[in-house]
Amino acid sequence: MSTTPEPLSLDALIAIDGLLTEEERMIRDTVRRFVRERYLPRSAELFAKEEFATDLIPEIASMGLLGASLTGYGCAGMNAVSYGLALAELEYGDSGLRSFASVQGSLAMFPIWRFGSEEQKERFLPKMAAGELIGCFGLTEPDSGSDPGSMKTRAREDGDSYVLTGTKMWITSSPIAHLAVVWAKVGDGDAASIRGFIVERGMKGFETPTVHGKMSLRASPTGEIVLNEVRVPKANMLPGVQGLKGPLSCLTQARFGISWGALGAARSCYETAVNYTRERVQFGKPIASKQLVQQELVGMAMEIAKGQIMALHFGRLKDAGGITPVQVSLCKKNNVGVALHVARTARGLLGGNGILLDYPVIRHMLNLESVYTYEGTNEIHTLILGQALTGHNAF
Ligand code: TGC
Ligand code: FAD
Repeated sequence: MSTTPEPLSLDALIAIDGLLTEEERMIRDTVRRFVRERYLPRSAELFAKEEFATDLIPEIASMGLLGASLTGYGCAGMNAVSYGLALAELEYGDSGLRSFASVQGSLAMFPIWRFGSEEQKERFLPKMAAGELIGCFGLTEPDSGSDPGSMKTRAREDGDSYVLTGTKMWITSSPIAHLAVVWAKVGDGDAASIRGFIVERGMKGFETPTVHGKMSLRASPTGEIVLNEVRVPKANMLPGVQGLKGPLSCLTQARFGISWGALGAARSCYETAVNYTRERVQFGKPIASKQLVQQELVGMAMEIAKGQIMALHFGRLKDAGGITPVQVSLCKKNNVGVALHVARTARGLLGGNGILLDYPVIRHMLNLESVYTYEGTNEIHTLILGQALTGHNAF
């Protein structure tokens, strides 16, 4: 009696373990176990009910995943590759789970760590690393998305405070956040300069209404930040940066993480498609034995493998201190594009079952539509690369 051999895993195909240190493998395997045991059993229900698993925050923090690549102040100080591996495992669970860690670490903690005063760092970072304080990042506005330099939010100096007025839109974690790093213009006209402010829940005029009815990232709380004459002490302004390079350097950190994370969602879709097609029988045989199906699976595996190797290369470069924002754009654009294509292909291979939440594929596919748009749309990264490669600005 012949038995079909077990399929070769993607990790084995890429032979990635041999390229990782023992510590990197340990971090990956710890997060992998957590996601499989603690998140996956609830993933479809959380998505269906538009709920974020706030009860898991202490465990996520105890693995060192909040501000993972920052040093000091209770942060884990992981290298870039470990951080990427961890985010890929979180996104194997759900892009919303990875989004939570990305925003907390790269977008809320990083600006305080990089541009904050010593007092701000000591006051906020240890509690944020422990998951006791949740942060969010307010850059996008209803009329200012890809072009954040056109923001309307203003900060007016008044005695020992700034008074903030404006609306931020599409803000991950804002409904559950204890604080928001908000970017606002100080001054008028050509003299206006973008500054970062730590706005704390409880400050009068600060509200974070939830955006309901999303068909993507449903397991991630998304909201607005409404700033109605919010008086923020000068001590809460980030002293170390002014101009768009402040928020953009945070985005470089987060985009790097996403370029790893998206491959986790892709891997989940690929593995589901392999398992499904090995079981599903049509025309008397498992559909995995059909050449057209194998062609799709091979195409998916090839693209994931190439994306993984690219992420690892740029991770090593980042650890060596040499990665540029353009290289991060290359990796984010490529790997999110790969993940979305893999998810859509897997959806097709599952036939009608591909649209059910019983399988993770449609959930990942819908989530990845947001990942394709946030942190710089696919087109914005094309334009960043186009400008670097030609010298011409086509924005
Ligand atoms: P531009 O004139 O090119 O640059 C202004 C200043 O910024 C510097 N810079 C950067 N610095 C650090 N990192 C980067 N990636 C940087 N890119 C540019 C630049 O050198 C310059 O510095 P200086 O000293 O000369 O003043 O600015 P621009 O207005 O032409 O805009 C460039 C553009 C379009 C690429 C940029 O605005 C952009 O990236 N737009 C996309 C906006 C975006 O990505 N928004 C994301 C919002 S946050 C989010 O989506 C979170 S989702 C999180 C989740 O749930 O996971
Ligand atoms: P637009 O900028 O209006 O773009 C619309 C279309 O026009 C896109 O296809 C775009 O590529 C294209 N386009 C724009 N300019 C050009 C051009 N020059 N040439 C060619 N095409 C162009 N923001 C935050 O600040 N914090 C967050 O935590 C956050 N979380 C998010 C969570 C979710 C679920 C989503 C969906 C978004 C989130 N965002 C967040 C906002 C996100 O960063 C923006 O949606 C994104 O930057 C695009 O802005 P926009 O939606 O206004 O689209």
